Amino acid sequence: MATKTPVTPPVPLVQTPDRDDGGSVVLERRTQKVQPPQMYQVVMLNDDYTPMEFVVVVIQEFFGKDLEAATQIMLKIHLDGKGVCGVYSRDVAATKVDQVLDAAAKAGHPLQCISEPVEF
Ligand code: TYC
Repeated sequence: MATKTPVTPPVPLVQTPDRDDGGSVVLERRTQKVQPPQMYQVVMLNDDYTPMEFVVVVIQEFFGKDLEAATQIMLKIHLDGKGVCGVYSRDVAATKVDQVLDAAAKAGHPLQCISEPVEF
């Protein structure tokens, strides 16, 4: 069996060698800050024409919600004008938007949705 090259773990601290008066080495520790990736929420918009049943099916199919949750989200959109269907990485959110717009266009409904960065 082939042996694997050992993986070197990432170095968590930056160490900057410096010298003090006596010639000894001083190591300065700096914490490495890694930000979590920006997440995107897929927001569905209300309109006066798309049937409620169609919206519920779309939310179930593309956002993995059960009937109860999908109905709650649809009603929130209907009443407030918009609502969040899910939160994803940028590419996944863009794919969800494409899937919804494609399904709506094929069914002849004006349903719209967008993705936007999640603010924290
Ligand atoms: N307002 C639509 C109606 O009364 C239903 C609807 C809900 C449409 C949510 C779009 O994103 C939407 N038939």
